[in-house]
Amino acid sequence: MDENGSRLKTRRQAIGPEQPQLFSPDLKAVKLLIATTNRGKLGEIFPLLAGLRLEIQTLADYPDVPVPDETGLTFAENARQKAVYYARHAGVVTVAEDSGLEIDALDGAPGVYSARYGGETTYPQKFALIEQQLRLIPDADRTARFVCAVAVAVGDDIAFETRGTVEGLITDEPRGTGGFGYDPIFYYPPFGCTLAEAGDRKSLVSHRGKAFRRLREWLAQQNSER
Ligand code: ITT
Repeated sequence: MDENGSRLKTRRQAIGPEQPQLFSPDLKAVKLLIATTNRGKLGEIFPLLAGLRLEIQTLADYPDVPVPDETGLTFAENARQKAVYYARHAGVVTVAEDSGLEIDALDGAPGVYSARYGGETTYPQKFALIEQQLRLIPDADRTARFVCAVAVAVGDDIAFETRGTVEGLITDEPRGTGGFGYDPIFYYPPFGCTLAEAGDRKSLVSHRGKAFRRLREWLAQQNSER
């Protein structure tokens, strides 16, 4: 791991002879599958990877691949699991991410269970559940963070991984209509608003923005090394 929480392998270590290659020697654009079923994530990831010499694919290119179970206990574990699962099924270099909201007063919940916190409920229902659980917690102690773990799989190998976080406070009611998921209850003090009110500024400071900018640097570096 380096100081950014990234684990790097050289191209030689990461890619064996039978593996799909991250960058082909003939300089053709290589396929990179962004393996997420979450359209909110996808909308943020596309601009963060725009302009790289890669043919970006999504799961729409692989409609027959079933969605895997997420059994990991950490964001990093789930990101690795998803990346390897889709890389095996699709046969192309694959990036997956696992992300979620950690609320300190709830011992880190919803954490890796963010997408299914409180069961198959709507986000307004999830916000109400969280507000009920935090009702006795003073504003200053409603600290929370979004975490995003990213993994790139080349065949069965993890070629790169990194993570990003953003710190904020949980509001007592939702505000804003932008973003997705828990953005309406995530207040970001430097902006003085929730991430659902932040518009395009979200990616400048978000967990996903930070993680995918590191991924972008790594991809660009791989490209320049060939
Ligand atoms: P994939 O596994 O297919 O990528 P998913 O939505 O199931 O999609 P996760 O298991 O990583 O993905 O769950 C992430 C959840 O965390 C997401 O559904 C939201 O509830 C929450 N979350 C993550 N990033 C967020 C963000 O930027 N803003 C708001 N909520 C976020």
